[in-house]
Amino acid sequence: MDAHDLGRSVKWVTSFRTVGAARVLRSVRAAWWRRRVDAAEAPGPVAERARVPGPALGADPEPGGGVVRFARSSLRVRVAAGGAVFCGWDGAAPEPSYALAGPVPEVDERVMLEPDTDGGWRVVSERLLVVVSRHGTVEVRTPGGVMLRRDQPPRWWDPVDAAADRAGPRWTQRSEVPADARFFGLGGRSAGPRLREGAYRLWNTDPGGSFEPGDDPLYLTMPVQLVVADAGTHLVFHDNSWDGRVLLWEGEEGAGSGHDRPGRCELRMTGGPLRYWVVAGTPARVLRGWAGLTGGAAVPPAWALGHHHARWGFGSEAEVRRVVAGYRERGLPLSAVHLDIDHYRGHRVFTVDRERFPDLPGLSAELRKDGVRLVSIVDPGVKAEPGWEVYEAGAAAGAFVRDGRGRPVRGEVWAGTSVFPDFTDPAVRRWWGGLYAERLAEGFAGFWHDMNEPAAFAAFGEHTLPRSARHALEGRGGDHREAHNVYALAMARAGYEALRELRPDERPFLFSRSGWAGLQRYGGTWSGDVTTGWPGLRASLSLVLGLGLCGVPFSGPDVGGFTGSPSPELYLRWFQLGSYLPLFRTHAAISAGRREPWEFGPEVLEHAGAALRERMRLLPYFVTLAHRARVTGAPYVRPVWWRSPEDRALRDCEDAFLLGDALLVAPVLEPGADRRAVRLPRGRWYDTATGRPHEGPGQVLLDAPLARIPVLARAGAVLPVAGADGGVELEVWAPAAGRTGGGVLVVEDGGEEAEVVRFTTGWRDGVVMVEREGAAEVGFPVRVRGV
Ligand code: NBV
Repeated sequence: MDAHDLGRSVKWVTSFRTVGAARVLRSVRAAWWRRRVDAAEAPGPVAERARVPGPALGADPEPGGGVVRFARSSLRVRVAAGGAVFCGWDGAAPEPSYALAGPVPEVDERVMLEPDTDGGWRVVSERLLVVVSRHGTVEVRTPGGVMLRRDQPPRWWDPVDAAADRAGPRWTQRSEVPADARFFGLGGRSAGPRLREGAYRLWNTDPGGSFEPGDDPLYLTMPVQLVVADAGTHLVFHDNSWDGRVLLWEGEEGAGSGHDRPGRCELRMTGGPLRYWVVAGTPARVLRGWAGLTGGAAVPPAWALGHHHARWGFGSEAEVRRVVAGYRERGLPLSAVHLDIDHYRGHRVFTVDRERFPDLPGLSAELRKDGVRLVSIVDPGVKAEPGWEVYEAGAAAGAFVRDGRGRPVRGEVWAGTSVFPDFTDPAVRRWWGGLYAERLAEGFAGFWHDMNEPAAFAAFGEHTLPRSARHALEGRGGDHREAHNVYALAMARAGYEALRELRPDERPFLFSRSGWAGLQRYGGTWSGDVTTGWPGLRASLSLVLGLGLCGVPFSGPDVGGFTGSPSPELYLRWFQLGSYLPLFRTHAAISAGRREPWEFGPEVLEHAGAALRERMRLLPYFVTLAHRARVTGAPYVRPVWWRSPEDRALRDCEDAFLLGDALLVAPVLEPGADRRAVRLPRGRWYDTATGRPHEGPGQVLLDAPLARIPVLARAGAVLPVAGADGGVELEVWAPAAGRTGGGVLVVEDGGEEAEVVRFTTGWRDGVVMVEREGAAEVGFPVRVRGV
């Protein structure tokens, strides 16, 4: 156990205060057991031999690219029709893959490997040039030849006795990127969004207790890197779910001396295939290409884009009613209330404590009249309790993860000693999915997957299943080293597919603490247990931005933080930020202070009420962004460099974001501020509070009184908002003189279908004009602002 593990264990054990000494003892026992199981399966020290590809011997061109044969490996390069490039070493193919959405994309038939100078090979495609040197360096360049990424020949460590360990070789790959490049992504990282020099682990982890900026890894990691440089933006995805580390070094420019130090990245994987995809272009094209590979993001039902209120420890139906009434009486909009594990009977998943929650279907119907839905937490651990139907059914179906000797793997979680469904088995997914019928019958409309890293209490060592635990892995078979990172992804699939079947005419609402590349197909995520404090507020934004750039656009923090009691000012600033993020949810731990907006005094109540009302006014815009995210891959929340990645100052700006194309939101992330500096992308931006125009690029100082955070609208934008009568209105921000603009509105019909309406804006005879594409009439009331 290293110092980091020790720190985590201390955090875990101290966080047990809420659950008592018996659990501490059981977690010690669990940790010992876990260690024994792994020791019994461990192959012992494995002798290894290092290997590099060696010189190229020849190549076999094929449509889309081909295979380069090296003395001690081979490399397949394949350009897909949409422009994504696949590289697979040692015979690795794109499938099987947990990340890819459907069949592997067709190859671009027009291109093939061809000899390059110096004995290397190259593939020239419309969007990219891929050059493979005779020693196995792979360079991805723009069609004009500018280097985006250079991957050095990989290095493997092969076990001498291949039968000794089924991991296959460990491997490392070093890459270089342009000196001016910035790194983003790798899933949800508290220290981002710009990932500075450091090591980032690829192993989904519950940090225990709560986390702060710098705690790494967290719940949702993925080997997806987005690199932004003057030469262009590219995304690299290493399709490998094993434990690994990414080491990053930002480059440095030699101030015209010609001695630039390139940015560097090193990926060290403990096993699994060496295969990766590269998608390059503008940020929008890259994310579109990524969605093409891994699937469009599930569109949440419109109600899920409103405000959610959660708490671990609501205690009873009466308390839920009290909270909902508190919102109603103060005229505060509320869309959903979340019930945490305390509404279960003794923390058992898919049960209800009837003493404290005697009539959930009745409560749900009652709340529904006020437009409030119930959302249920779902934990994967099933209490190992003979006689209890969920456990018995799972055991009979052989649904639980087993150890090497065929015994179900046990772990300590909330309900006590529990077993864990193997979601990597399609039959288990179907069985588990069927259990959501009970939740629907209880009146729940949405689902919140927790503890699915998977987390299990342990007094020392790792807080998850033993590495040697066996998994089906879709019939291929394997162990937890490969299944760990895709466990929550497969759980989300189980829930999502079941909900589609159980309730075909409602879009499922599901969000999950852990996940992997492709999670967006089934739902979103949230920050997890972010520590209450100003650094936690900053980390919440970093997580949402980073995840969006990895293709998971729907997420948000625990507003107010998970732990303790925020000051009124911190709570309000968190609330204001949260109101512009896709998942807008107040939540806190059982031992933490209250999070209702009226608990922080009349001033906070007034301003939080304003933020809530503005959120509801923006609902048509959020619905539009959700639909566009599915089709285009563009996250709702985007870094400010989204449309101007060449603006280096913007690349380094981490304290503001774009909400869609129309708005720029500049949250207050520090105490005591009443104004803040805001860096603007090029073009004209209006302060929406004052209507004052500001010209970008550049920095402006804007008022940020407690009442609001600065929000700017792009000149020419068409912002769909809810009018006073509830219908959609268009808020049009005047284009700059002689300029045009536009916007999109997605109109839902409640089901799967949605109509995309496009508008253009411009000036005619001194008047701002709005036109609807393909129609003579705009069809919506228009309010012009900024004139
Ligand atoms: O279910 C209780 C909590 C939940 O409130 C929180 O949102 C999750 O992230 N859950 C973690 C388990 C306990 C954590 C200490």
